[in-house]
Amino acid sequence: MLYPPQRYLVTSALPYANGPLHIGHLAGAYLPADIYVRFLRLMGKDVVWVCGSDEHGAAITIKAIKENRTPQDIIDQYHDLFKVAFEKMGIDFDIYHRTSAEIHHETSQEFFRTLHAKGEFIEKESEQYYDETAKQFLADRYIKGTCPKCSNPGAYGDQCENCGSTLSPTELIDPTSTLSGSTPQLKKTTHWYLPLDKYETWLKEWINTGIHNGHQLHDPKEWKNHVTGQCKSWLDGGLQPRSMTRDLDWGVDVPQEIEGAEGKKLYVWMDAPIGYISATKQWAKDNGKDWKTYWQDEDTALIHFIGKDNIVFHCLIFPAILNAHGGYILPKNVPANQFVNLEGDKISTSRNWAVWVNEYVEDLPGKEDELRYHMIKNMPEQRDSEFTWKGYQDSINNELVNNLANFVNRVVVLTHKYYDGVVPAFDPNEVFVSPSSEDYDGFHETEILQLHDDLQEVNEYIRNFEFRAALTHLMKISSQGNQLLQFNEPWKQIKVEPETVKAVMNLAIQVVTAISVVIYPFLPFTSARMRSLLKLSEINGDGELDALLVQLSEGELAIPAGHQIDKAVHLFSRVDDEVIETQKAKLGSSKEKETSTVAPVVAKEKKEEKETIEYNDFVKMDIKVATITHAEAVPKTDKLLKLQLDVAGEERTVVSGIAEHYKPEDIIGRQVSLLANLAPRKLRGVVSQGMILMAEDNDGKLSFVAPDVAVASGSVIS
Ligand code: B3M
Ligand code: ZN
Repeated sequence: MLYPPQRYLVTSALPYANGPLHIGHLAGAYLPADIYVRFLRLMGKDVVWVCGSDEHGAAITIKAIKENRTPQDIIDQYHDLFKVAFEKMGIDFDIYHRTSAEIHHETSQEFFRTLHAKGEFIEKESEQYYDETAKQFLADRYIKGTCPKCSNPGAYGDQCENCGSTLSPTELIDPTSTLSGSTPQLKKTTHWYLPLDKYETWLKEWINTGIHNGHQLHDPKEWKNHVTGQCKSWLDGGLQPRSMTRDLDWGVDVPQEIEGAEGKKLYVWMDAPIGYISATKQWAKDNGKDWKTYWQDEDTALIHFIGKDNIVFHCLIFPAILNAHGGYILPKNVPANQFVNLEGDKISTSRNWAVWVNEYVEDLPGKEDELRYHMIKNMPEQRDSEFTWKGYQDSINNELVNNLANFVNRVVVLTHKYYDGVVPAFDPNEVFVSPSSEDYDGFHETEILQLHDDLQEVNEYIRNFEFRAALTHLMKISSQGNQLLQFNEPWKQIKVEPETVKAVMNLAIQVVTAISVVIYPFLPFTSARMRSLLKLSEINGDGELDALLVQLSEGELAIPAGHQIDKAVHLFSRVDDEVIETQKAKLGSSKEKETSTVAPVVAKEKKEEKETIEYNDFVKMDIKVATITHAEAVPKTDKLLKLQLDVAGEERTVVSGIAEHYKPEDIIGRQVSLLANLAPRKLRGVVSQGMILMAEDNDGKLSFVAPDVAVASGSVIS
């Protein structure tokens, strides 16, 4: 295989179409794959990314029986729901297919046929539970009984959810059929088994060394430790033949020409991974491509994104099936993720302890990138992680709003203020003095190369599936942008060193432009908004990052001087406590859910009315939105805070009597209303340049009067 590979086939685990998607699913197999695929496209690679609904398996039939519906009805419902959830979240597969499709049944039957003809299966008779009333063999999940290990009376035939033990149905004490409630009887049945023990040596070599048939297919050091670790412990335990068929009436038929096929279906874990292949076939058909290039050409890198509970199927069983069939490539990496916990507890569908993706996009429309951001930041790459709504709020308010949105906004506002929105040219020979450095010689060039290196670092992280680190580094680029402005204070220097300010602002716009490209894998909606703000064409995964890296490494600009940019818009708005409280209240089963009502606060007494004024009196007041950038107590007072405000890129100092109501550290980044043309006054030795408008309730409690979504600082209130 060429290195780095030029062609990729990326897969995400096919979600079972028997329940809605939650944030754990997102973080496990979909968001990381979306980042990776968008990134590969930014680097000009040939990529196909496939996924679809897993529509077979006992869980779906059980749900259908419980709800007195057909399995078809269930899978249609969830398939449609998944499609909406993915689309809204910007999870942009090349194809979202389904395993009930005919092409999938054909493809998985072809696999079975081939393996059968090659003598890769062993046929074995065994005794399995049969329900005389329902006249059918029972899948493990259809049998309930008492756990032999912990005495939980509600254990399933495959697993006890109380103690976590893996069970087989015959181990259950007092088994009953969940179909009819009757006691099942053991009855002989024949199935086809894949002798995994036969592949053990081959699997060991391939997992441990990356070598297959004498070819080095992957570097085992590139695989995550917990993935290799899980494989090794299965291999050390010794592999057993695994049945590839079931006695069921919902699923892919065992090819009927095979003797004894009647009433038999493929085991869901035999057919589901083949779903990746059938999805690719459908995609190729729809797009005039050859699916074989992606599955049978050794120069294609196959990458499976999954959750940790699917590791054994993707790293051992499916590769064994592919190898037994012959002619297929093997996965180059399986960067499985661990689990996400929620507010200190395991995510649970039955307890409704989950953040459901479909509900999130309905409740918080337009905040898809915010969820992506927080989930990426807490992606369970190496160990389980924790989602809390408070954490979500902090990520948005402290990082997206205060760092990224603030930086972009300042740059755009100042560019309009000083240069009518045109990227300034500058004369490097005139750039001398700055408060931050003695010598400005070559400053711009050096910084452009630094920007290149920073982007390259983000690249490296993504390439290694370290998405959290990649995002952190990306946000560092934005903080550095903020520091560039803070350090050089264009708002002060514009009068003193206008040529230096041009260079600083030019550089800041280059940084914004670079971010608009490299942010695309993580926050695609934000990338699109930034591109429109910059009046540059939208990123669509056409080698843009690759091109940008070349440009920057040659000292070329990402956006040319003379380019006109658009007016400022706010990229993100703050998330209020209320939003968080509402979301938290939704957790837990609806029965247990407490209904909390907030009593409306009524004004007890009417405040004295003031005399009528004319409109002309009102318009004399220059009221603007300002953003607090710094706050500290005024020494020797209890009431006063000294605030530093940003008003359209200009700094203001205001002394405000709010110290009893707000802590300095809590209000950085808050937007407030500023009466900007109030004559300056000296308060406790500090000149206050304006007054902040506050609402006072009956108890004398003060609160800020602020726009209900973040707006550009300096916006006029009228
Ligand atoms: N549907 C299991 C799961 O959602 C399964 C994945 C199939 S991937 C081929 O965890
Ligand atoms: Zn148990």
